[in-house]
Amino acid sequence: MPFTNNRAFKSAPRLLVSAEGMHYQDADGRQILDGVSGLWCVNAGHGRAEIVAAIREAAGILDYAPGFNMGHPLPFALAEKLATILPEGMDRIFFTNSGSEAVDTALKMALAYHRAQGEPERVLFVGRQRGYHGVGFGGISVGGIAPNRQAFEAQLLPHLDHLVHTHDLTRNAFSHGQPTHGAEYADDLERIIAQHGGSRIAAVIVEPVAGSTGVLIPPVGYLDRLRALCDAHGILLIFDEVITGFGRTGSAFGATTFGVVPDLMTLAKGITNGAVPMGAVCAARRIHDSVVSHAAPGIEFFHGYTYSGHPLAAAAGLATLAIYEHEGLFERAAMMAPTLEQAVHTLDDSPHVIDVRNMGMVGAIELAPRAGAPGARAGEVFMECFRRGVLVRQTGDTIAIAPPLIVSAEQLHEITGTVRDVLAAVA
Ligand code: PXG
Ligand code: PLP
Repeated sequence: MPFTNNRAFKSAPRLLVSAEGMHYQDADGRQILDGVSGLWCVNAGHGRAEIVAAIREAAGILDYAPGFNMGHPLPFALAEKLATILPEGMDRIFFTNSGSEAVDTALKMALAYHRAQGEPERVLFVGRQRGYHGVGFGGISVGGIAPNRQAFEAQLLPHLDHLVHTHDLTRNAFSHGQPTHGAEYADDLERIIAQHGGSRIAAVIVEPVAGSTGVLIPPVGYLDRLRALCDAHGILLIFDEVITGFGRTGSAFGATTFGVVPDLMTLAKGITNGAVPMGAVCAARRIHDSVVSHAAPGIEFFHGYTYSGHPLAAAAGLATLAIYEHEGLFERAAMMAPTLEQAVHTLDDSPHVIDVRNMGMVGAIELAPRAGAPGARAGEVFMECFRRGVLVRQTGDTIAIAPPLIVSAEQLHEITGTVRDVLAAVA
């Protein structure tokens, strides 16, 4: 099973059998309030009839069409729709089946672009400590989560470096929204440029808000500074928006919330509301045009997946974007963000809590680790919340809360109230 303690799971399985709106139902018939949108993907809530109908309809019309030198209408329609909410000019879109595939695709696009531009020596990728970019060899190479790399360290990509992360509790603990201190962490890119040479660096990849590693919100000015440094040295900036995309930060994308436009953007999860696997890479038009116009006759970009732009995924994506638009869910996320902020910060003085942070519709509660057992306390909080009917996410000693954007104020308080009761009870 994926990222699972297989032995523990098989001795005490937790099975979810159905879902509707804000709730899962488990195999024992219990209702569980979804505090983390499944795995950060069900942004419009569960069981949306329009998405189900779109998938059904698409499956009855065209089960599958090859994507290599062939096409079908749905992914083109989805790309056009997506382009209307993406930052201006980021309208060349390549579909994958997951965030991991999107990340590997974006890294390849960066290399292809520099070759097209006559700079084939730009090959080094810069990730960031604590970054999560999926589990492909590209993604774990630029990623910065130690256990995801350690067993595979001997075979990672050869040309890599990592920025320092931005998590700084000495100055920023209990921040509301973006932390004040730490724009200068972006200057770590200057160290890397000095070491390797700016003209050898292909791309910098970061999550606008690091999700998986525990919700690390960018300090005010940090992303702008990264953007400026990349521009000064001809380095592409990739935003991995697999979690931050589709309303999570209070607007369509992290790029729009923070007002910093990358060159390439990776998406997944919320693109289909989690209903069918799908990912995407969005590229600035000039990147696409350079690769295509400089290529020899024939295939311009030697890359693709059997299921790129699959009919069911594209249909689900179109129905999902229609819901986001018609229900104004990104605006709703911005409107509900202060309620989430207030709710999570009621935990500021709970036992074990060393930080609470929030941005848009995501919040995190960081606990002091138990001596000699990192993650154990938060792991128990996760399990006990689940037992009490609330699903949250545990990562290390952090509890993350990222409910569907349809969540009510009452449900937000139910989530944080349950966490508070559990924190009072846990050792
Ligand atoms: N990039 C980012 C920023 C992600 O958050 C991926 C890439 C990979 O996507 P796929 O679809 O290949 O899983 C992700 C995925 C967690 C958790 O525990 C986070 C993710 C996946 C599963 C669990 O927070 N993020
Ligand atoms: N392995 C083999 C033997 C294949 O033929 C293919 C695709 O044709 C793949 C792996 C890659 O599969 P996918 O295109 O679904 O990523």
